Amino acid sequence: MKHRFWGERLSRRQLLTRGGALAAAGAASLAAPGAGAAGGAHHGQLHSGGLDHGGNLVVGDVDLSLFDPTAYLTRFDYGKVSTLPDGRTLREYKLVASDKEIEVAPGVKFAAWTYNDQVPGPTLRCTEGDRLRIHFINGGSHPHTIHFHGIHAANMDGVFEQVAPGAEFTYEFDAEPFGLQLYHCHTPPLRRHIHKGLYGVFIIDPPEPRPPALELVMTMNGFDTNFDGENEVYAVNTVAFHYVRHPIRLRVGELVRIYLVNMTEFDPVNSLHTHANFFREYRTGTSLTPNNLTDITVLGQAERAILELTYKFPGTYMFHAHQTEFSELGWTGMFEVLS
Ligand SMILES: [Cu+2]
Repeated sequence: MKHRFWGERLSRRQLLTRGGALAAAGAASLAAPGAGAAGGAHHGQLHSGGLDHGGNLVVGDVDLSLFDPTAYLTRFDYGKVSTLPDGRTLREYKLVASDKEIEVAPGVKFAAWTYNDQVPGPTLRCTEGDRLRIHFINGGSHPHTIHFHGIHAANMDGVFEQVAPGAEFTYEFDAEPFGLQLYHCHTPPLRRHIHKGLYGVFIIDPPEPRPPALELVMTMNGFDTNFDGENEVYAVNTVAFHYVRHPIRLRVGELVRIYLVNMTEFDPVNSLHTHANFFREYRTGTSLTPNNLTDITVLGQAERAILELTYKFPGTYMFHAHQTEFSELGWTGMFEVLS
């Protein structure tokens, strides 16, 4: 039964509606034979592993030495810091685009385009008013750019100044406004360049920093492993079910701040739902006053929100997309709250 669909050319949605293949609460085995071909090729479909592996698990693990989503959560690139003659802070970053195969689920490879060899690219961080200088080198096989969300001059917008393979470009602007921003390639066809992995999180801190907290970056993304215009794998931070295999450890009473960005292509919206808890939501992070107290946020493409929450009771809690289809295809994680 579980190999019944193997080798058939089915879309993800057809797969999902036939035989309830993946309906068993994410008990999907992504480690399918043949799925390891770069780009997924023709049999990059998920198939049901049945219930024998327990809920929300996949067989094995990805090679975490290449990209570890747990490390990504708390890794911030503040750039090379110096002081300008006028006393302001200058931060210099280097981003290199390249073609690189990544692993989005155990055994499932994806022919990505990356900034600094990872998807998402590094999380760039600065404070409002800093001068930023970003050296971009295109080491990939296609033209690319970096388009930052923020306020800056037209010629720093990464749209018209396409950077050819082997060429370089330096973006320079002041960091504004404070909030949770992002960057991504802006070369047509755009959805292809974004979906291939050329995006990252860009945090501009307010002049007066937010209160101390455990800060976690979560980028919701998806991967079309067989080029049918739909995502076969969903995740927060690239690797399907990573935080089920490796729960995020928190403490009771600890303030947790999540920088949540939606970089999912092909689907109009994505979402995050926290179990047994509510969070304060700051849409786009451009205000220090929350605009919601809720347990679910729904974000369109490139939308983002800062979420703050504290767990009252120890235990293990799920967080996941409330599009259950996404959650069963990889976008599910766990918080392990210690007393
Ligand atoms: Cu590009």
